[in-house]
Amino acid sequence: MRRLPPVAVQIGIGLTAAALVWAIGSFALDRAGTKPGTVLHGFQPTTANAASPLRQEPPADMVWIPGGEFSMGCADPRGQPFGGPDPMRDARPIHRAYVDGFWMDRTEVTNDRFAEFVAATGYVTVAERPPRPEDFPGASPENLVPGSLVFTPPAGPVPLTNHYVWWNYVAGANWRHPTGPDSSLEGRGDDPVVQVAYEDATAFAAWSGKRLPTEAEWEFAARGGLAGGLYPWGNAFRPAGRFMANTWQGGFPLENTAADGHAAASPVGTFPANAYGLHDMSGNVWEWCSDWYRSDTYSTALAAGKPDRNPSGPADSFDPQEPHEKKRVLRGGSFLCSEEYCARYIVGTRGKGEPSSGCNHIGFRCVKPR
Ligand SMILES: [Ca+2]
Ligand SMILES: [Ca+2]
Repeated sequence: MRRLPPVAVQIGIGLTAAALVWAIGSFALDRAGTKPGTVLHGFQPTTANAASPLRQEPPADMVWIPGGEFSMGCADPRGQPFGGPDPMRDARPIHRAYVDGFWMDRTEVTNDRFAEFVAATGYVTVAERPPRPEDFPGASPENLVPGSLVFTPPAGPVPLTNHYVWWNYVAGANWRHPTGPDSSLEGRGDDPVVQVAYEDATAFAAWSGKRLPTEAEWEFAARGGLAGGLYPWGNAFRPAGRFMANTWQGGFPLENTAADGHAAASPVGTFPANAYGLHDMSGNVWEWCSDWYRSDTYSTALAAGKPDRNPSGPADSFDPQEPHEKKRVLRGGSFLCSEEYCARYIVGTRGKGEPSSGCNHIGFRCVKPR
């Protein structure tokens, strides 16, 4: 259910205290290699389909992703440079999956493009609608105002185990005003649209004749043909010192040095594309996928004993960290992800979000079948 104050969003996704203890306790069990450039265990080569979309004109601003069979998931990133403290157990076991070829947006959907959709349809996003009292029994009337979640750095040092302290429900925050009523899209037409709930993203996709990617499609595309790469471009976070993605540098959540040039979202395509021509598959803003999130999706897939063909995710959602919340998959991390916290710019890692809650670091991109 859509989050109202007090904020209860689980995005970005830190460690709960319990998970931290569990993480430390399990550290020795499946620690990954530690040298930069190490090829992580458990991956087999990607076998891309040879078939190309002959005689079909590429849809505007989309690239062809050949599909094929690949190893999906992430080895324990702890110990890897920029790997962070989280074992990311929901991204294992690494298992084989197969996806058919498809077209994919080269970039996250931009503010300008989303504005075209709204102008054409009159669509009103979830964050712009007043929360319904029947959906929030017991909520005080002053809290039933349109708004959304905004990253707000705390005043001083905080433990990284409680994300509530840096997410605030801000009245009047929505896609037109990403961080609140005083913010605007002026000069940000090429930034990714944010403050979009899952249903906003699917509404845009339907209008544009596309759909959201499945989690498997998203990961196949993000890997750019590489097997087991830590990032969409390879295994070095900053090859030759170059920033390849918009993430967070400095001590999260207080010190954002923006060494990569961007303290918040960057115009799409600012950073280099992967081998398939896709930008910002790591960082910038999170991207909605169509799958329900379950922490055990990958163990279920492996148990099937054969490559999962065009998997579309489980029939329901279960997140043991918040068992009563249904969640959809989010992928790629955002400008708020750092080595110290989140680290989900690592390509095989997984995120999750409550579908009716937008956020100022969640966006999306679309795909289209052949
Ligand atoms: Ca940045
Ligand atoms: Ca992204």
